[in-house]
Amino acid sequence: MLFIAQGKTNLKYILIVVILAAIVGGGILTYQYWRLNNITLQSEGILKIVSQRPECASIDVPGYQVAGGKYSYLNYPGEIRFDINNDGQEELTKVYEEEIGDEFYGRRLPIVFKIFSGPQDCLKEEFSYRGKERSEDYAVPENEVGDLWAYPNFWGDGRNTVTLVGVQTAYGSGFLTNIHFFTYENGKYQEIATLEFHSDDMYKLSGEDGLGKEIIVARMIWAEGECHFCPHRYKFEIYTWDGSRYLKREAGTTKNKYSFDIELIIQAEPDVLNQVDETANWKTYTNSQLGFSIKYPPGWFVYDNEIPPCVGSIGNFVFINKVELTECYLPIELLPVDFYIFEKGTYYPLPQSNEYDTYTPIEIAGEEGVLNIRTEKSEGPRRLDTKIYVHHNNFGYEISFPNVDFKGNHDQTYDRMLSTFLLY
Ligand SMILES: [Ca+2]
Repeated sequence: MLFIAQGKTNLKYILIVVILAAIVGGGILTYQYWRLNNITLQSEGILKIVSQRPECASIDVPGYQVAGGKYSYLNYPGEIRFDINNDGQEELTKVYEEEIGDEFYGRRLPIVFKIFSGPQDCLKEEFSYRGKERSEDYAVPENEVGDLWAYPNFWGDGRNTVTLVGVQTAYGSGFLTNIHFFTYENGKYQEIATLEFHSDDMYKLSGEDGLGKEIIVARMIWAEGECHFCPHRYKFEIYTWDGSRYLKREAGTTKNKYSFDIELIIQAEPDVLNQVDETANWKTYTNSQLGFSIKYPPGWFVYDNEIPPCVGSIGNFVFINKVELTECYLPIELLPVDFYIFEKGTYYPLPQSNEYDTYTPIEIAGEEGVLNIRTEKSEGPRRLDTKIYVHHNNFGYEISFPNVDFKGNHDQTYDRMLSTFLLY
């Protein structure tokens, strides 16, 4: 363990106090005082000070320095004085990072967080947290320090909190961050919750009577081929404090793409917070060859060119069907196929409105596309459906689902499926 052994300096300290006390109190120091655990002096006032053995703790951690500075994620001093346990005395909280890091990997030892109580000259260590150890997926443990903040009445129940963001760097693929919540509970300082994020995610403390009562999280939807700092769509989650832990609720996904600004997104699409994700327990179908994924309801069936009975017979089509298919072939007008996605190969121009059909611009999976509803006037022998055409990375996609009339009325399930459609 890296933590410094405590109490080694006690004897020396006591002696100094005894001598000072003796001088101040005017008492005479004799050999007796050296032998006694409870040192007694003639002056009553001084007796009280020296009879309580102070347990002064070192605030140094060998090999570590207090976080912050030029090459740190934390741009503030890595310490806060704050009354965590509401007793009128401020505690000192300090967060440490490895003093010397590796040129390439940065710091490799986990961060350390400590809470001290007591006066300036005799601090007592009350709590110590050692950052998360390295996991298999990440090259290094929780080794860098993000923000360190203190909040009074954080959950609206009177309790004060110190939050620490620990950073787990993973070179080449961003990094993980963990928000740790420390408070005083059941007579001791402790960590009582952690929330995990990827570095691309954003969060906002949004509780009304207690900032931490609600935390809004926006997680970046990462599509392959998209550049990192380009705008992305975000999936929202809301964490509500129930008195002892955070309960997670899946909220909506943005229709549009945004850069890193959670306030701006909430302003532009406030509905993402109210939406309930009805697809939370749906299955996800991913086809990396055709470059998309989509969720579908439990009990429905997916078929592609490699799934019986469609093996080798439907090419770049993917069928999603309410009932199991016993046979599978094209053209789909002849099959009871509900929802399908067709990857049409390299670039196809988006269809344009003509005297028979109307193609309305829509945004789908963050891309511009067009939507066509089959009417009595529509061209060709076609099924009664809505078709959507969209491009992504020079590939054209056609999506279709059945309508119950020529006006485009349809099962709302297809809209929910569409909302989960992602292009890679
Ligand atoms: Ca206190």
